[in-house]
Order: sequence, then C-alpha cells, then structure tokens
Amino acid sequence: MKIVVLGGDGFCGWPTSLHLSALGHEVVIVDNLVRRKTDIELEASSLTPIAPMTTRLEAWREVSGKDIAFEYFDVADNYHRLLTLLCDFEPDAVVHFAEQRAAPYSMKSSWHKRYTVSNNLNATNNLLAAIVESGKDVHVVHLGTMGVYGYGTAGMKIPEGYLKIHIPTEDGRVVESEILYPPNPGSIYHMTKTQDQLLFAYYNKNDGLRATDLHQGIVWGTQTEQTVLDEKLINRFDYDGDYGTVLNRFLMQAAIGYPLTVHGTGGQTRAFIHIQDTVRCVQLAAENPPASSERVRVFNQMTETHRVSDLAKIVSRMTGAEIDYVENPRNEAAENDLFVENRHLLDLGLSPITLEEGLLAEVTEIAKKYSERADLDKIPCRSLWRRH
Ligand code: NAD
Ligand code: USQ
Repeated sequence: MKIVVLGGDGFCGWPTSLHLSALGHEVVIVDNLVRRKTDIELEASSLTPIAPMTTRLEAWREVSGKDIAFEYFDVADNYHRLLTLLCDFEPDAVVHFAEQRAAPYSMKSSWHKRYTVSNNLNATNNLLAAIVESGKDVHVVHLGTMGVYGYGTAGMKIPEGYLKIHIPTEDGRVVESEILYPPNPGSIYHMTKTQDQLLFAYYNKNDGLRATDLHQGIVWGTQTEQTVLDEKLINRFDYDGDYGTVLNRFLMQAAIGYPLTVHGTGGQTRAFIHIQDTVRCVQLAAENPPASSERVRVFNQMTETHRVSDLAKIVSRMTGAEIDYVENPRNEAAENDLFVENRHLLDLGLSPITLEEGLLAEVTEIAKKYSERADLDKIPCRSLWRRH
C-alpha cells in the first residue's frame, strides 16, 4: 500500500512509519517538526537522544534497504502542499498523527488553548477537504483518544464509538438508534478530538469519505522492533511535566531516584497501550479499511486499564522508588472506574504486550541508560487547569 503518515516524526508516528515501511508499504512522512520546536519553547527535551530527520531516514535506509520520503510542511496551514501530495502520490491511506497532543500543554495559557484548537482542527479539516478536492478514494486512519468519552460510565463497558439508545416517542413506541458516544472532554486538547469526530462523521455522510478513528489510551514504552535496530532510530521519550505521560514518567522517576509524582490520591483509572502495540494497531486499521458506504469506524486502541496509584505501587515494588502524593494540578475526577470494549482490534489479530512484560526492560534499557540527560527541574507539572 501507499501510505502518508502525517506527524511521522513524533513519538507514535516515527515507529509507525518504520513498522509500515518494514512490512513493504511505501511511506511518505509529513511533519512540520513543531514537536521539536516545542522542546525549545519548554526548555525540555526527550530523555532519549533523537536524531535529526535526515539522519533517521539514512539510518533506516542502511539497516533495512528501504526508503521513506519526507515532506516538511504544516498540515494545518499549507493546504496546497497537502492537496498536491495527495494528487501526485495517490495514497491508499493517510495516517493522521499531526496534532498537538499534550493535555497539560493545551491548558497552559490562552495562547496554548488557541494554538491547540487551531492546529488540531485545521489539520484534520484540511486533510478531509483535500481528500474530497483530490477526488481520490483515500482511507483516513486517525489517532483519537479514549479521553473523548470522559473516563466514567453508567457501569457498562465503554463501547467502540457508538452508543445504542432507546427513545420513547409521543405515541408510546420505543425507537432504537445508535449515536456517537456523548463527548465529555476534560482538557482543550481532548476537546479537539471530540470535534475531530464530528468532522469525520460529516465528511463521511456528505462525501462518502472512509475513516477509521482509533481512540487510543495512554501510550507507554519507547522502542519497537525497528527503532532498536540502530541508536539513530531511537524513539523519543517525554518525561517533562507537559508532555511526559504518567507511566513513562514513573519509570524515569524511579530510574533516577525521584519520588513518583501521583496526582491527588491517584484514584484516576486510565487505559494503556504499549508503543509496539500502537504501531501494530495502526497497521491493522490501515490494512482493513471500511467498505465504501460504511460509517466511520471507531476502534478503542487500548489493552489494559490501571489506577494511577496502583501503577505507582507496581513501579515502587519493582524498583524501591518512593511515592509522593502531590496536589493535582488538573481539573479531573479524583477517582473513577473504567471498563472498555476493545474487541475490534483483538478480532483483527492484535496480541497485546502486557505491563509485566515490558516494565523492567524500560527502566533499565531506557530510563537508567539515559538518566544523565534528565533535567530534574522539568519533572513537576506546572500547568494549572484552573486559575483559582
Ligand atoms: P507527538 O507530539 O510526539 O507527535 C505529533 C507529531 O505531529 C510531531 O512530530 C509534530 O511535529 C507533528 N505535527 C503536529 N502538528 C502538525 C502540523 N500542523 N503539521 C505537520 N506536523 C504536525 O505526539 P504522539 O504522542 O506521537 O501522538 C500522535 C497522535 O496520537 C496525536 O494525535 C495524539 O493525540 C494521539 N495519541 C497519543 C497518545 C500518547 O500517549 N502519546 C495517546 C493517545 C492518542
Ligand atoms: N498523572 C499523575 N502523575 C503524573 C502525571 C499524570 O498522577 O506525573 C495522572 C493525571 O493526573 C491523569 C493521568 O495520570 O489522571 C493520566 O495523565 P497522562 O499525562 O499520562 O495522560 P493524558 O493527559 O490523559 O494524555 C495522554 C496523551 C494524550 C492521549 C491520552 C489518552 O498525552 O495524547 O490522548 O493520554 S487518554 O488518557 O486515554 O485520554
């Protein structure tokens, strides 16, 4: 297949591009490198030393004999570059990772809110409008988030995108229907993903555009089968208070002897997936597109759920790290239960990596190995979600 990967320099996009290329797909990466520029803004950087894009691509050519093309432009801004790429390359699928993805970053200030909304919504709308204008039948595989649902339910499993409802009518009948699961975003970032869903639903209804929306949980781990092949291919590892996600932060904190920063009581339950499973899920979604008249497909891309305090205890038992219960900078429920349906990807052949399998290797092979690169001052979360 011919596949464009928007955001292919990022934490999920880079290993996905390598995985798809390794399987023989023809890959073009598009990225404006804004994530690397944000590191400059935040005076933070990946714990792992990530190579510049050209070095990454040359290293991949050396180890695999395969070429990945790279186009440097802003998907939210350079509409005509995107349209030209779709018309010239004629991809079968576009995998769309190119959004601002950190909830704390999106809540830092009104500038960060406005940037996140305009970047994410314009990137998605530009892609959909360009596909329609190109006249090509391109399958969009989008990385959404579990956070579109909120993290609680009435006790049932969160379904994959659509909720069955029963509506009583005036004449006493009960009509059954299915609607997009009611959105309940907790941050401006998560809110953009709920808006993305409406864009997909609209272009699907109006233009017959085919889309798969992958509602992904928190990704943990660093390396995949391909990124370990050469240090120049290493994936990024964010640990700072804005971009670092909870489990990778705990693993890095344990490796350098920093007390694990549990927000509040740690009663928040979240969904998780290893980066190696992320790349496999995207492959499964791209290789199994919806039929031409099918509604937007939604897959819950997660493999297990955990309470934050339990994760801290697991990491503490494994490494001897202390646990610090810090004031929660976020505006979120102190506790929640989470049950998630994820049958679609399992039925397509996903065989999940479990937490126990990968945790220790992550601490020793990544977090300890690169610990001298850690800047302790960047660990605390300083993005307050409420001003008072
Ligand atoms: P990332 O920030 O590491 O990667 C995003 C990439 O997109 C970066 O390389 C960035 O430079 C690029 N980009 C952003 N805006 C762009 C634009 N307008 N034009 C061109 N390139 C642009 O993030 P990630 O962790 O790889 O996440 C990728 C996607 O997966 C995001 O949409 C995110 O919402 C979703 N997701 C991530 C996680 C996670 O835990 N990391 C979990 C669930 C969903
Ligand atoms: N948390 C801590 N201590 C920390 C960091 C976080 O207790 O040091 C808590 C947070 O308060 C939150 C939970 O851990 O309750 C998860 O936080 P996170 O930063 O790991 O994840 P989140 O902000 O939800 O965002 C990440 C990705 C985002 C993706 C989302 C999937 O950055 O792109 O969409 O996970 S999900 O959480 O399922 O919505």
